[in-house]
Amino acid sequence: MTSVPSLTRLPCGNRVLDLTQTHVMGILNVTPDSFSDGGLYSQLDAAMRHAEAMVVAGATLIDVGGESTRPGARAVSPLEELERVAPIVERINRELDVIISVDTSTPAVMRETARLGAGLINDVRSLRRDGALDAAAATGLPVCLMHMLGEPGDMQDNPHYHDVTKEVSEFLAERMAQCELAGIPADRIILDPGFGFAKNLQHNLSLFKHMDALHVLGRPLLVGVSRKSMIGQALNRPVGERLHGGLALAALASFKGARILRVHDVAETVDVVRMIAAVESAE
Ligand code: 8Y4
Repeated sequence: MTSVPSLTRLPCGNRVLDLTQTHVMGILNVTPDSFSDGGLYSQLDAAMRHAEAMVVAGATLIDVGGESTRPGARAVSPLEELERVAPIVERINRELDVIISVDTSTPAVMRETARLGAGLINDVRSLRRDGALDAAAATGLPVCLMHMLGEPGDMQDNPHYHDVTKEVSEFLAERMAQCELAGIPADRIILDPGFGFAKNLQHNLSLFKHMDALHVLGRPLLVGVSRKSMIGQALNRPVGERLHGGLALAALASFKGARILRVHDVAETVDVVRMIAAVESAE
């Protein structure tokens, strides 16, 4: 048997992601200062209940994050981040049937959570921290590379692009090349345009409209727009009133071929994805 890169299945640690379908990734924040849930789920048991509810609602991945990317958020030490994330990764792996994505840029967190059962590394910094490429390569896990200029703290000061989709595409191609050199082959990579990261409303809308162009890179796309300010600005809605705008974007992203939707509202988004799949599979 020869081994060829598969376009239909992505091994994620002890589980496999079926790339022929659109999946819903539920967001689980374990930061005490996370903005959307007010740190409600910082306790292990509450986090487990939230994770279980998302799995019951149809999430096939859960994204566990221990470092807030909110501008102005306090920097978290690697040890502190690991202490937040490790217990929840271990318990989800033991108790739930779901792929665990770890939202981290920290090499030690990548290595240790992979050992505890993580299935995917989701790094908003695209493995640009010292040691991150090597750590991710050593885990053998797939990696989500996301476009962002600068750091979460300074990224929103006046972003500028000539052609946002082209520049995002070039950035992701360059990060894929760096991954390849570090021993992370293309068939282990997921790509993400990075909505809301160093982009104003027009950038986000244009990038969303033209995200199909990223398919030429040949890798599955992950889209994260849930409750983000691009919805707030387009519809003039506060964060608690962005569900319907988010579902419209989820439907559009799925239709445009995105394979993973990173969301807070799992049950609602799963209905959207299943409804689209029902129509698409008709004669
Ligand atoms: C309201 C709700 C306002 C959420 C802002 C936000 C992405 C991501 C984040 C993403 C990938 C966030 C960790 C920002 N966004 N990872 N992480 N893609 N791969 N903001 O778009 O949710 S955190």
